[in-house]
Amino acid sequence: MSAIDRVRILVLGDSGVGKTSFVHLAAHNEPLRSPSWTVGCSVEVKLHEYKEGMKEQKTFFIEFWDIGGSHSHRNSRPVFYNPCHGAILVHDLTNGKSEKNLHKWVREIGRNKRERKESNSLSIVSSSSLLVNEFDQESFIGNTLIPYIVIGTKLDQLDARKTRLEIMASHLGCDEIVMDCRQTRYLAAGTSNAVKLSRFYDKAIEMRSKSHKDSFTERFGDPISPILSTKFYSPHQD
Ligand SMILES: Nc1nc2c(ncn2[C@@H]2O[C@H](COP(=O)(O)OP(=O)(O)O)[C@@H](O)[C@H]2O)c(=O)[nH]1
Ligand SMILES: [Mg+2]
Repeated sequence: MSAIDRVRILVLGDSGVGKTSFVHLAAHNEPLRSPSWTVGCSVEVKLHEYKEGMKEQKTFFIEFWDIGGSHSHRNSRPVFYNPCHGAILVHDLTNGKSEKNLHKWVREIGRNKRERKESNSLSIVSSSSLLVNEFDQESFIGNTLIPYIVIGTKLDQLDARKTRLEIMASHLGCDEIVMDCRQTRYLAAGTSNAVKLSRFYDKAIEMRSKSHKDSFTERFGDPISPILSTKFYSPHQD
């Protein structure tokens, strides 16, 4: 039996927004009764069926890398950013600042990806765009190299009369799920939230395949180029 491939998904957001609670519910289908402080990083795993019900169906391990949101861990966090195939951005619906702060997390990923690309002599994001401290949509979108999904937590504590705009999700052009992380029904199979999450995992899996192909191409050239196919892939060539 072949080994099951793994996909790394970062779970980012300020401290206390509900990252650990969300991950526990997503990975185990049950709420976390007493969350403890996440020190550094913790990893939870779940099995996911890519393109379930279709001929491309395949099982993957989704790894949730729940990274401590504390400012003091800022310098050590990049260690966890590579490889990274997608990111779950978590904010607390009762705390508007936690949604605004998601921009910082996206920028941190963008900066990291860029530094890695540059070290491979392949810069694809203009460096000037990353020096901007204020939110700048153009540079921001330029950094969105991986799939995202936004999770708004603590829906149970939100004043029902308040309407809210999905600011972050619309900037990123991704889905948003609003929920109470202590209630299983918000991610129950067959719900629109479960469909959104599943679609996000599939995109992350596709990103993984793409990044594997890119790193192969960077090292060895295009695998389907005629030169390579003659040299390495055709056993009948002299
Ligand atoms: N009422 C409510 N509390 C939540 C929700 N999600 C998380 N919490 C609580 O918020 C606190 C921080 O959650 P935690 O998952 O540790 O946040 P993290 O620091 O981002 O990992 C805990 O007391 C959780 O029980 C939610 O959707 N509703
Ligand atoms: Mg935590």
